[in-house]
Amino acid sequence: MVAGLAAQGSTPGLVYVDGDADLGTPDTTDSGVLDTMGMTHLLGDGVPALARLGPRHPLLPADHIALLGFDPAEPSTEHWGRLASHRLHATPVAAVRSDPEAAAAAALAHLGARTDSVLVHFDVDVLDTGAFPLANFPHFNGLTVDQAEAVLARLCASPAFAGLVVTEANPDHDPEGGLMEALVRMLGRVLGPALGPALGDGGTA
Ligand SMILES: [Mn+2]
Repeated sequence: MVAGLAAQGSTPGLVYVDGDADLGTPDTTDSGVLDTMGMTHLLGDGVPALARLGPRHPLLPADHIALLGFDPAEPSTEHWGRLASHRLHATPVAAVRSDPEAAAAAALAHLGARTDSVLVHFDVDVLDTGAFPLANFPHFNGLTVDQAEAVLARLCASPAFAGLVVTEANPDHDPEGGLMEALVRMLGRVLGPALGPALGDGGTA
């Protein structure tokens, strides 16, 4: 989505709502999971074949990114080094929990002067796994669904809002279907104002 907006001549910003910072590299991974390296390659680091997939390199300047909700215990020393050297705007999960709307507003303010559209990445693993075990990677100090809704509602209400990516919603973790339904209803409420009355009641999404 970042590449698509950039190819259209837009200057997108990205708010990365995720339980992780995803600053791994193929060279140093233990898991081999590509999803843990996404931020690295957006920033132009890592493997050139991935970092140069888009219409420009780096695909995103570091100051066009805001990380929201990652668990500060997760990044390795190497990942913290990358986060610091790029001077990423980064709000760990405890700060988001204490004031979700303010954290979202600060992320938008950071991007606002530099970008003309805002993409929102929402990894379900930013939610507390004990209460909402829908993601593949557990985080036991994550957000409540209400806190995530407050964050997403603020972000998606931005006039610059251009799209929402939802990742890691794994139906295998939800045999009764209740978690997926709660997620879809929440997303319906969040996106309703942007998409119009069809989704506005949160119940028909
Ligand atoms: Mn994640």
